[in-house]
Amino acid sequence: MAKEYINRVMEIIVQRNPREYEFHQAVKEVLDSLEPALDRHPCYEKYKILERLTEPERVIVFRVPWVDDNGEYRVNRGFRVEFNCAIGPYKGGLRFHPSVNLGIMKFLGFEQILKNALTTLYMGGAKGGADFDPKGKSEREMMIFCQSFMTELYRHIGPATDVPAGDIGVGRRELGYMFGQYKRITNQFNGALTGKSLNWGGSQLRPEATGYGCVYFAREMLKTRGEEFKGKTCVISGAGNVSQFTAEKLIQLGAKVVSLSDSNGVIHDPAGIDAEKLAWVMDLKNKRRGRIREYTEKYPNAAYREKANPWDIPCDCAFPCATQNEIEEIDAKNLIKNGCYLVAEGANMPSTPAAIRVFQKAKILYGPGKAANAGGVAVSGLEMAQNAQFIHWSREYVDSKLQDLMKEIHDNSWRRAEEYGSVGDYVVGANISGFLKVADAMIEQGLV
Ligand code: NDP
Ligand code: 2IT
Repeated sequence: MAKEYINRVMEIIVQRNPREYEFHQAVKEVLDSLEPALDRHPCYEKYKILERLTEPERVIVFRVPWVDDNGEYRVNRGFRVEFNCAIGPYKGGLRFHPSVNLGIMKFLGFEQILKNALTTLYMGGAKGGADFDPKGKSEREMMIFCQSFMTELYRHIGPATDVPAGDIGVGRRELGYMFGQYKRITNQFNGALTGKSLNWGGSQLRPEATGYGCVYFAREMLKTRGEEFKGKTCVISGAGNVSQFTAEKLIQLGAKVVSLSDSNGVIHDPAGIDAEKLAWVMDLKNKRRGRIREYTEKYPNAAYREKANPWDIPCDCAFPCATQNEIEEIDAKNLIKNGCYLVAEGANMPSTPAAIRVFQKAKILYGPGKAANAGGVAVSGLEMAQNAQFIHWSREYVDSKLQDLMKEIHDNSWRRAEEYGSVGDYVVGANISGFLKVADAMIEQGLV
């Protein structure tokens, strides 16, 4: 019964959203895992919940004009997908990357609905961004692009409406320029953006939250086997915000981090990237905006491989923290063959469906992104709470809240998987948990 409903909806989605491949992929992964829940609760079909949940409430596409340093006029495309506000104001990051298109925005917005539901806080799902490439741009170009982007976006957002934050290519610097422009146009100093600087309304630990949260989630997964991180060899992909703070927390917990990467290649440091080396990487990436290959100039005992990824490096635990579909089936098989038995996704949808099947079949500890990387948006939720009250919580307090939230997300996902007959399958547990919360809210609020 439910299978038929899922297949029917999936067919319509592919037909109505042509060429949005990442969106199809994200929806299919979720709908397939919902089968036992839909079988048990046929009312969701009656209320057409799948059809409603997969249709964004609002999609905004806009022109972003700006002038480069040569005086040339340039045009990019901006997006904001306000997907679902059943359980709170729209909430989700902004991505600046040349690959950004509507299908990618919709996959990310859809994932965000269920992720935000898992955090236990009151946030709906959204995503936005632009097909703009920050690489090689001057300080002035970054500022005027962010200002132009916000000159349209401002009218769609607000602390009780839609609250954007960072994602790939958007960090504190970009959020600063965007907040400045938002304030100038609206004459409002409020919590319409999260990930702000500490001096003007940002939360402690927001930059660290996704990476730290991912490691806290992975720590809970290890606990189910009576293990801890001390002495474990870990590989990480990416070298941006999420990768850096995943590395930092793993090092603090006594693990050995042996890789980082970017879209050009991967570095492998068999001796381990310790706190000092990581501080050097943070300076390279965040201040000098360099490339990860430069690591081997500073630390010649490490190796750099061009156009390669970390998934063939022997490890106990893997943390994909760069981008979608970065682990393919062959990579998943390599990981398992070389002894990896924990994968925690800092990135959104980094594993292809075939790779996920490899992990599930091997029964390793596999933490899907919408559970494992929910710490970032969870601390964004805490930033919203602080902004609403004009108060500021300490680093220790936010960290203890983050640890509690990640444990709760883990335990809820674990219990839900058990309840629906898939013990240890966090995909089933996370998807069903998030879905039930949002679906019930939609039914209670009527046909809107
Ligand atoms: P950053 O921009 O800080 O870093 C992104 C990193 O990923 C860079 O090293 C970048 O390399 C690499 N990367 C990006 N695109 C590609 C690509 N197409 N192929 C290979 N490598 C790529 O972004 P974040 O760290 O914030 O985000 C990383 C992931 O985490 C994304 O999937 C994001 O959606 C997810 N995420 C982020 C959250 C946050 O709070 N920031 C919260 C939850 C999830 P290069 O420099 O070569 O582009
Ligand atoms: O994918 C994500 O969860 C984010 N980029 C963070 C979103 C947020 O609103 O903090």
